[in-house]
Amino acid sequence: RFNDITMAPPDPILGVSEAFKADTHEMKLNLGVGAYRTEDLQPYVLNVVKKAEKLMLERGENKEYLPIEGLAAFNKATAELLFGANNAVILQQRVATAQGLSGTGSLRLAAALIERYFPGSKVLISSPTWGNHKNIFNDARVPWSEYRYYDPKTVGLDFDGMISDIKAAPDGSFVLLHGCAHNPTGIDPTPGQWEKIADVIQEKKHIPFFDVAYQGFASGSLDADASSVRLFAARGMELLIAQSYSKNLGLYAERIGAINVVCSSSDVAERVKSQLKRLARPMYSNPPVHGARIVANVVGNSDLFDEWKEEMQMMAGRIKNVRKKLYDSLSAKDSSGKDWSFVLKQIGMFSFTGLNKAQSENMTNKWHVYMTKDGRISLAGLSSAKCEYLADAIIDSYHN
Ligand code: PLP
Ligand code: TYF
Repeated sequence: RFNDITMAPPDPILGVSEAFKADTHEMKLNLGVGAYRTEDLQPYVLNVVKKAEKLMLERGENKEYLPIEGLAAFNKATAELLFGANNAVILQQRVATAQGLSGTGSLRLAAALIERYFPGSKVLISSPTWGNHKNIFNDARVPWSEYRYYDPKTVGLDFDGMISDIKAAPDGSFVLLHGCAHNPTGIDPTPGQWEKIADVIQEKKHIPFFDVAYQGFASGSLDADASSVRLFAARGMELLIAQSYSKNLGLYAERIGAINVVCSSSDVAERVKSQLKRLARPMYSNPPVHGARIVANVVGNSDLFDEWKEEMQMMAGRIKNVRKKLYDSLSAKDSSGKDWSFVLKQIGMFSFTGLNKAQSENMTNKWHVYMTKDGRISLAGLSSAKCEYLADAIIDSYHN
């Protein structure tokens, strides 16, 4: 009976926003969830999104069901954004693309594909990783284990640990990689390190599985942020890639993303696509149309596409500014001699501060700075005006 059901724990990231809402302190700051805010700390709807929606309204488009695999114009646009329109995998029609329910739903669909067609295969995930990865694979009944990634001593990448854990995994495992702007650490492999990761994955006949949630948002360039995926594709490997438009187009609530499976031939891609549809059908039947149309319109109109790139650079630029200002404030205020340069080296939305659980709790309880207990702060939720306050909070919590 329902009365035997126990209370589920809150989501460790989304639960932070609930606690933030309940706080009435005037200096309170929500650095929990990774969602872009303006300098006034307000949510931001991109101008290109408003323009695309206006076009859509004027056209009087209907609300008929989409095909199971989603909007054709979206699927074409999203694969081309990821690989580049002239990539061999596109020209040879080797990519099976299906629209998904944003990044999360696309990862979930890929997990269902793994569970059905690679029973018993493991997914290797980075330690640490985005908290929802474990939930997704657990619920899809896909076994997973972790590979070393973050080295607290250097506040950098544990590259040797990563390579040896990927080598030690059973041949033919899936290796989940963050395409750019690793969440939560903000630490990415260098281009040379990506090559070595690809070498080991090839040697071991593993299948790379990219999670691309920040294309264009990390560096400001869509192409640069896809370079890791393209490097693997250029080697002729089979790949899985989940995409999300939550951050780079600010379409969080539209739930728009895709799963791409790079196959060895167009024949294989067709078969894989048919199976993705078969998996999607009993889960949600077909995906929502609104976000897909927005993406297709923005990418398909050269003015809107250029304006999107400008807005993305603006968002990425604002985050880089507060990153710099936070670093300057930390360096100026902290007399302990601690090296804060890791803040500058990390990329994307987040900074992994190295604050432990108790110190993170001090940030919230004493300073009203809301953040996840792993020490991650979302710089997208920080304004220049609040950098000094945040630096005071971090220094106090560190030396506490
Ligand atoms: N993967 C990573 C690494 C993320 O940080 C996120 C959140 O933005 C997602 C996937 C998926 O988010 P969404 O389901 O909103 O696309
Ligand atoms: O890491 C983050 O903050 C974003 C947002 O269940 C998010 O990825 C957080 C939790 C979640 C879905 C999205």
